[in-house]
Amino acid sequence: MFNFMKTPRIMIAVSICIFGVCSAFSQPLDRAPSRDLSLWFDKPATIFTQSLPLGNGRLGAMVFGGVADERIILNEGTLWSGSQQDSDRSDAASFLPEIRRLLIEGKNAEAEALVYKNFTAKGPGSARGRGKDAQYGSYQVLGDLRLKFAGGANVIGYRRSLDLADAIARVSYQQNGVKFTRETFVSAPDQAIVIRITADKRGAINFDAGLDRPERFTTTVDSKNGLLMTGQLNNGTDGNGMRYAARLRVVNRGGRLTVTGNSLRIEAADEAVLFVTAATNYQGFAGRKTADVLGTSFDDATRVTAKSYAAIRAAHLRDHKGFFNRVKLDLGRSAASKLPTPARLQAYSDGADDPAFAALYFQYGRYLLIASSRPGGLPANLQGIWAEGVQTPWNGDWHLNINVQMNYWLAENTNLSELHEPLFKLVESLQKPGAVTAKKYYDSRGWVAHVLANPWGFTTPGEGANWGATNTGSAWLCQHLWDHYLYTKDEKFLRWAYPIMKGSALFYTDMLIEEPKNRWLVTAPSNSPENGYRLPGSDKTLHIAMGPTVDQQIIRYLFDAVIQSSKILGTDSEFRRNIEEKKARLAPTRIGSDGRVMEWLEEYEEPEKMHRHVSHLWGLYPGDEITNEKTPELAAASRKTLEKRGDISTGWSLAHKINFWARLGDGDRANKLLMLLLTPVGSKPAVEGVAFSGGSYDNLFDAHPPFQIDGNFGAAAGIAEMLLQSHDGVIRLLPALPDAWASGSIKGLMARGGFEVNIAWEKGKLTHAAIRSLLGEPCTVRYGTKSITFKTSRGKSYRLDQRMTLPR
Ligand code: FUC
Repeated sequence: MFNFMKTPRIMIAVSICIFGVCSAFSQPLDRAPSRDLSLWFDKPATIFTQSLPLGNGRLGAMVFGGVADERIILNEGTLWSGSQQDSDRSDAASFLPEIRRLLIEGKNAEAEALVYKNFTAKGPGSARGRGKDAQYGSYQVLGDLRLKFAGGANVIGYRRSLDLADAIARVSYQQNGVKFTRETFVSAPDQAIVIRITADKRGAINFDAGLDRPERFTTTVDSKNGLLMTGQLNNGTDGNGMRYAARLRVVNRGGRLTVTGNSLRIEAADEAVLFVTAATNYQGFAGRKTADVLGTSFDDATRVTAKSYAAIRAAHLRDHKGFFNRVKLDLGRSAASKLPTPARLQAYSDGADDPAFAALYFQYGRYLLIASSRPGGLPANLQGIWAEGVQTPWNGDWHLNINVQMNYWLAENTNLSELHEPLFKLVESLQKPGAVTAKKYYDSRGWVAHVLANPWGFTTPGEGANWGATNTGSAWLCQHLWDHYLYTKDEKFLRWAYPIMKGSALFYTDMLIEEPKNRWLVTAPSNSPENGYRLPGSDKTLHIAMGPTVDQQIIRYLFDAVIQSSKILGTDSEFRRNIEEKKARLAPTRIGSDGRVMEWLEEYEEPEKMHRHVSHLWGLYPGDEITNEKTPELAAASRKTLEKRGDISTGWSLAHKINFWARLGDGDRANKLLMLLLTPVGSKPAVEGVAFSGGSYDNLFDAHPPFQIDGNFGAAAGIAEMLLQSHDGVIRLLPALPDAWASGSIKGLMARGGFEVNIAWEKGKLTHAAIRSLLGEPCTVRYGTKSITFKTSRGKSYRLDQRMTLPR
């Protein structure tokens, strides 16, 4: 029996919360959700990729919406197994001269063998993506909230929707003449998952609630009105890894609430509000750093249940809308929005005229970032914060050879700049372990990260030489620091970021070697991300090479960022001269005899012609060394490269290609790639012998497959890039507008230099644009072949018409 005297904290919480929620019962809270910004289904989800994602950056929920059996998958963004591991080989650097000598002599196969043997991670590394019980660890599901409802199968009018503007999932249906509704959201201000169940008849709500997960959990009674699930994950050594606690509290109006064993029962209630709070004791570079998971989850539960539902909901809406409403994209209305989302997806990929679906998908990308990346938390991982099991694909980690960067491609231009912060903190955290890796493998100063990172500071090369040797993961991450500065011109931030970028640049100044033919500076050994090649006369596929194009493009960008930063900050002039010298000697991006951009220093034969990575076009996007205007030959060679590589691929690769074609100014082709991404998974046949794997799931999660969120983010960034670009010192209006989006408008996109841009167009032509200068920077704007440069004042808006003239 519950003892009030022994647990005074709980008593106070319970009494206040009952009081608080009761006061909100009479308020009408629902309004018709906007169909334009909704995903919706006429049935419950049966699998993860049909469920509806919600999140506050830390806590996540996936709503299935079952009538008799509701399942809500619960996530906590720091819940990782594993622990810090010593994965650096202490003698790796002693093999480096030999590996390099072999590469310089063209003995790449021998070099690769040596890398496999002596230059990969020590031990299992990431355990080939199955690291949940290894030290590498895996991002894991927190658990499942399961609700079992009474009432049988007499259901009509079922609807399940996710309103992106409100970040609320709703389920409604009629059963035996009673209308039931469930409303779920994840509050950032109140750090709780909140579910409100209502019915239009008194005493109609009956359910049992439970909390579980696939392993390592105990669920017990928690106070008079709740359950507590606790456990400890495997750290990969003695088994005693991260601890977690999740609490369910239920506040009912009317009826009875009983808790027995590990189950909670609601009988004959008029209404019930469920609260889930959770904590882990992750002590790394982000997160709450609490050792007391019980106390923290308890305090969260106490605080949230003391507030009225109306107040919690209002605070949630204010918080979410503060991000979401910054950008509005209107591509017109279409009747297709009346179709359930899976049917609409199918129709879209079959060619239905539904540009509004592209707008929905764009906003979904923004929505997902708001839900999975908040300051103070870990960055969005391969699945954002949403995982269904304990072994998430690829450990749900951060892949640094495109994936985590793609997650943040939309952060600045779609006006979510603050949400970029978790990535910056990841970069900062990799310096220390990355300095050890730099020393042990390359005998270099500075710091380096390769292909993988986890919350335990993994910076070592991967365990496979065919993919794990790319050593520009760190430099690519640094691009995000510099780009954030370009958008915000925040000098304080730059002062913070500069030492990180400098440390990365220092590493490359030490580790670059001179290749013998042209005496260019190149990385060695490295990979062109995950792609293979063959030496002349050999049918063996190799991956280790010297000087893959992507490395030199990324390092050129990094060196340039460090040079510019040191000038802005008035520091390090000698170091700058050294970097300037080295930058001038980096291998250039070259065009091969067949007119394509060369991926390696030599024109090797490529066994996998349609390989998903198109790394050698990094300079086109996300870099900016290739543009139609500045380097027309390289732009033409990029086109040829993309043609030969083909369109179809994995989800994220399709998203990358949207951005490539946007940068090349081909809106129709970018839109074709978007249509391919918006194809139901598995519904299209193979092309040229290559399986068409990528696409979208019913809930519009991007499919690698499996679900990988990078494509959602990358495509949203690409849609923005079709409408506005701002690299290379020029704001380009409608640079890649497809015919399919004849008329429309976008408001609130950001351009580098601190400009907020609104654009409207009709019949494919710009009608007007308004540019608000947040920082008073000078501004060059281009539309088609016309351009204008003008000075701006801080806070002022400038209206441009299609002739690119400023009204006097
Ligand atoms: C990169 C890609 C794979 C996959 C993995 C998570 O290594 O090459 O396709 O996306 O990341």
